[in-house]
Amino acid sequence: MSLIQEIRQAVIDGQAKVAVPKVEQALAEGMDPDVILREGLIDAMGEVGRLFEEGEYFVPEMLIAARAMSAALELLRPLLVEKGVEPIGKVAIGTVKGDLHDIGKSLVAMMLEGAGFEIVNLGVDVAPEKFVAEIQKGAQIVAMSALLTTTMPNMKSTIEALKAAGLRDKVVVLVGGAPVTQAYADEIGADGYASDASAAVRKAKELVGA
Ligand code: B12
Repeated sequence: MSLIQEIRQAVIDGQAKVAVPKVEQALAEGMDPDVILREGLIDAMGEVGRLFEEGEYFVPEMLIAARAMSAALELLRPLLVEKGVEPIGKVAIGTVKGDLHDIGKSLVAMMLEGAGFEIVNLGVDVAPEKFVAEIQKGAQIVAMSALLTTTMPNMKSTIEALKAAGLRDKVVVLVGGAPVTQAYADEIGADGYASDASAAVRKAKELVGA
């Protein structure tokens, strides 16, 4: 098994104690952090999702795999995030109310930070009022993540809350997450949608004219 496959397998197995040193080893050997991220970590979570769908994995297995991924991701963080860049704009990012999925949102936050955006990470289970409060403090972009079909409507609720607070025209709304589509983004009146973290960076830059 290649080193990248070992990393992938350690995440699938939820073995943070194996995944972390393997990522350290890969970095020491000069492997591209982006390759480790895509082929080792993100691909592993895709497999975890498949195992869950097939009834082989349950929530606890999914959770320990997510923990292993997060621990490994922390090692890549400083390498993916460029330092000393003038902020292009301020982004308030969070996973919408009722939704506890953190990984994809954090990845998007990290990549946006790396591209020069200032990030306010509101975490998970973020109520519309919390997004609104952050915009009142001066963020130009609201980035919302949803991983559940049942929580996607909370993106719309947040847009409604922005309208009610008279802030909708002052911000750019970017949405994403596995079940979200461009069609859904259009339907709820978001300004942009991106399917992954790199596309999110391109879209955010485009939306603020950077
Ligand atoms: C890990 C995981 C969990 C972990 C989360 C841990 C954590 N700290 O995040 C735990 C165990 C907590 C969990 C719980 C549940 N989960 Co879950 N989970 C997953 C799993 C396996 C992986 C998600 C993940 O991290 N993917 C890796 C990241 C990198 O990908 P991503 O999140 O899609 O993000 C990328 C893009 O979508 C995009 N993106 C994401 N956010 C944003 C935001 C913006 C602004 C933009 C532009 C882009 C963007 O960029 C990211 C990077 O490329 C998925 C399966 C899957 N294949 O998605 C199920 C999945 C999402 N879960 C599912 C379910 C059902 C649940 C539970 C309801 C299970 C239960 N019965 O309790 C609970 C819900 C809890 C809650 N209230 O949120 C279902 C959802 C089904 C549906 N259609 O709604 C899935 C699809 C599994 C399945 N196949 O059935 N889960």
